[in-house]
Amino acid sequence: MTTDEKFMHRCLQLAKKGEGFTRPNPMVGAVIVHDGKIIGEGYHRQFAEAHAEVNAVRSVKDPSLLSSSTLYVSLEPCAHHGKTPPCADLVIEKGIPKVVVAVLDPNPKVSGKGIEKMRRAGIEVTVGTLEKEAEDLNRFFFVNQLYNRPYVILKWAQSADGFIDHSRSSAEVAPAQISNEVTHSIVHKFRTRVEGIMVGTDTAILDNPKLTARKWYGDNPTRIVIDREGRIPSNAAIFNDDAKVIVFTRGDYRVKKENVKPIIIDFEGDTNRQILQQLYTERIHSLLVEGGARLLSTFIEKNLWDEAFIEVAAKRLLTGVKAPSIPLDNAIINRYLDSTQHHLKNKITQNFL
Ligand code: AOF
Ligand code: ZN
Repeated sequence: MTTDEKFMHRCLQLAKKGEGFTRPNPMVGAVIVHDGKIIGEGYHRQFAEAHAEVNAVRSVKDPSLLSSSTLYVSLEPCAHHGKTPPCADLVIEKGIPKVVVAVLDPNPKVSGKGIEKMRRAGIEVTVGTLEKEAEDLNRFFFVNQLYNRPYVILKWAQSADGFIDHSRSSAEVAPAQISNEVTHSIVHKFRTRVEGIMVGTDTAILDNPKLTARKWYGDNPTRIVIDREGRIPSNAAIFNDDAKVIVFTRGDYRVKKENVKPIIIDFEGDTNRQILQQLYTERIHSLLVEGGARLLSTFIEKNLWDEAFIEVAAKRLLTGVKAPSIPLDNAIINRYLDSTQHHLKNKITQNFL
């Protein structure tokens, strides 16, 4: 690890402290180094509050050292007037002569402009130290900014022989038990990390899931369900009062509850894309798709997914509903979405314990 990487690693550590509090803003960390020693640290603690650079500068006890220090920051300092003034201006104003940045900000209001501003002021700026790690940390934010849609995570459990359930046509028959208590809790943890959780009509009817994160500490995501023809009974668990619900439907929706918001779409053309666009305007920046197989497959076919968590159990079912098909040769596969500019990959994590 080079010296620059060591200090950038510290920035990433600091950035992670903001996990869960900054969204949909990125997690960002910054350190200020003088004579090989860290003299200041900061991170973006909370959405709408001070940026990492501001907190790092504030933490320096002797501000006269700033004019001979290096600022390390895990995201390009901003150049725009948002909820806070531009960080690039702060760096210039404080006379910091050198800045090491991990990755450019994908936000079109910033991208490249922060770097340009600082360089124009005579600051030595390098970009690209631990770039992949920095992008990976903020992968939700990168996908949001680059594609204007939620970050999409697919999740399912399958038997060793590739089935996600036995064939059922009624909710009277219990679903096949593939995951165990421990993986169940981990799935609930995933649920606290996203803003939306989605299932198809048949899953909502047959499994009758609550889709809450009750086995983990944290917030319930908004539940999202597709119910084109209004087939889901109004007493289904998904409509209980534990969390909000968004229903994608074709016409007037008969379930009228305060926590249930119907959104009418025409179901023509690219439905997945339409749904993601609508969810993005509803401020759902990350989405966990939990089934069924048909809904998951549509996201895979359209390449509208970013990450998949697949639990492969030891038991066999021999027959039933086939699991979606996705390359499974590695625990994490490296399929670049856009290898020319970004390191974002479609990630697959198999057996996530
Ligand atoms: C930085 N340092 O620590 C963060 C940055 O609404 P605002 O004012 O908080 O601005 C949000 C945007 O600022 C966000 O979309 C991203 O482009 C950038 N975030 N920039 O220099 C930080 N969190
Ligand atoms: Zn900023």
